This record gives sequence, structure tokens and C-alpha cells, in this order.
Amino acid sequence: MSQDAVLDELVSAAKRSFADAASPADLENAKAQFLGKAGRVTELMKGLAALSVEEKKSRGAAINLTKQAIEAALSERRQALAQAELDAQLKAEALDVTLPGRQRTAGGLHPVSLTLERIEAIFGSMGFDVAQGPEIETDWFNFTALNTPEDHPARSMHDTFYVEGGTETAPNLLRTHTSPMQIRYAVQHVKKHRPLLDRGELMPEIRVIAPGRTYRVDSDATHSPMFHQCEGLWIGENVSFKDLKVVFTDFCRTFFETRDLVLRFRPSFFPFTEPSAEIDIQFQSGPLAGRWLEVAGSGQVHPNVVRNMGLDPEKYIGFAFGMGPDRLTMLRYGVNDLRLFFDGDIRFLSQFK
Ligand code: 2NM
Repeated sequence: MSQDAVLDELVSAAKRSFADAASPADLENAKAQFLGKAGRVTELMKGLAALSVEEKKSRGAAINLTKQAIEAALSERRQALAQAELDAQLKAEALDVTLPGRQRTAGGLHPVSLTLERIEAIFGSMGFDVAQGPEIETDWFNFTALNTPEDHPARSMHDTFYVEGGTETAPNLLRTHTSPMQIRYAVQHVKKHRPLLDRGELMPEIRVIAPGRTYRVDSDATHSPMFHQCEGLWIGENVSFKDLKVVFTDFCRTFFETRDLVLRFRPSFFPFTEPSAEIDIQFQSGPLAGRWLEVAGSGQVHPNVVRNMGLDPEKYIGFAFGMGPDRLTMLRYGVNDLRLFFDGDIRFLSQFK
């Protein structure tokens, strides 16, 4: 074989060897065989020492071209391997943006919130406004304005959570019912319509419910220190106990989605109403049929309370009621332990979505 043919064959051998290298590390090994210290090109260079000056020149130039050709092949293969590596990485990390998103389960309202929404919708349809306000109350709005005597047991620290603020003799407290909000609402209403009253004209009726959180020192299977209340108030010129019966009967039948239900008004006592009555209901069919269930307290608003709203009790009268949305929720869904609502166990709560 001619010397040129040997050099051509060396370039071909290098190209094949580089092509066979599957990784950058393989390629560096292959490179060493041709261009390394003991590589074949280097061996050829060493052979030049034995040649004459003329031969060195021409042979040296030919070997140099061979070396450049091998280096070019090496660099080409290096780039090809780097590109292949990048392609593989891109492929492995590729996102398919056309895939559907990960499923997320929809949240839902707390069962008691569902009940509050129902109550608000039903009374809303009867023209009642919804009033919300502070959970930290003053002694005046929570007790005094509601005709609660100074020595009433509900005022004791055994029954009421007292908090910082207020005065020495009348500290602030966590409201024990939502009626203070009704006093606030009524006072605002009366203030707004004061000019009418001063002219001896009729004030638009007060028709409001006050739903929300309330607090009492009490804790067992049927009492939670935090619980919900919804109180209702309707004050006008001629609002009577008959109206209370109609409104509350209609409410119960709508709330429980049955007309197969009767009500009983049982005489009772509250400081803020006179006369007062507990309201019991009895289903005539279904799982709860035949038992009297207490669902609310009610009564005609006491003259002192009407006066504290800024109205003349000789002219304005009406009724009020208070019910427990927690208990209504238990009845509606057949839950027997109130604490389940407030333990925060999502397995329980998610059943009411
Ligand atoms: C009840 C029972 C009876 C009541 C009274 C008032 C107000 F503000 F007019 F004085 N609000 N709610 C009331 C009456 C609440 O809960 C068992």
C-alpha cells in the first residue's frame, strides 16, 4: 500500500472509530488511539525522525493533513453526540401541554353554613333583611338593652365569656345570642327614620334576622362553647302573635321541605319578651314522626326592649324569635352529636356538599 493510501486508511479508521463511540467518554478513548501520546498519528510523526530533510517536509505535510482531517472528524462527532444528548434530555423532560390537568375535588360549604344560607333565603323571601355584626359585645347590647336584670344568672362568669375592654362594672363579652345585633339594627333603623317619627308619620316596619356565631360557657354532646344562632325580629304598628305563628310555620315547612308538620307554642319565659313561648315542631311522617322537637324560643318583644330601640311601645309592637341553626342542621341531616360539626374532620364534613 502506498504511503498516501495508509494515511487515507488511517482517516477512515478514525471516522469509523468515532462513529462507533456512543458517548462522549467513548469518544475521548477513541481520540486517544489516534491523537494521544501513543496514538497512531503520533507514531507516524515519530517515524519522521529517520527521514531526510526533503522527505520530512513532504511526508510531514501529508501527516499534518491527516491529523487535521482526524481532528475535524472528532469535532464533528463531538457536536453530534452533544446534540444527541441534548435531544434526549429535552425529550425526557418534555411536557405534554395537551394532557388534562390533575383532578382537584371541589370544596363545599360547611353543613351549618348551608343551613344559614337556607334560613337567610327563606326569611329573605318573606321580606326580612339579614344583619351581621360584632361577636365581641358590650354589656349594654348583650344584656341590659334586652331587659336582662342585673342579677340574672346568664350574666355570671359561669355562663358568659368575658373579654378585655369595656368598663369595670360592665366588661365586654362574647355575645351569648345574636339579639344584641337586632338592637343595633333597630336603633339604626329608628335613627334613619327619625324625621318621619318626629312628624308623627309611620316608620317602615323593622323586619330582620341576625344569624351568626355566639358563645356560652357550656360543653357536652349537645352544647358547644361556640354555637350558632339566628334570631328574627318584626316590629310594626300591628304585628301580632298571629303573624309570628304564620311566619314561623311557613319557615319550618319550607326549611324541612314538608307540609306534614305541626307546630306547638308552649308558654315560657325570656326577659326580652312578654308573653314568651317555646316553639316545638312535630313531623307527621318520616323518621322523626311523632316526637315533639324544640326548635326555637319566641315572644312578643318586651315594652322595655322596644323603648331601648328608640320606639314608643304604645305605638310599636312585634315579635321576636331565636333558633339554633346547629340543631336544625342535626335534625335535617339526622346527626346525633353536635361536636362532629366543629371537629373539622373532612371525612364527615364532605358528606354535606
Ligand atoms: C329568643 C327567644 C325570644 C329575641 C328577642 C329579641 C329582641 F331583640 F327583639 F329583643 N331578639 N330575639 C328572642 C326572643 C330570642 O331566643 C331563644
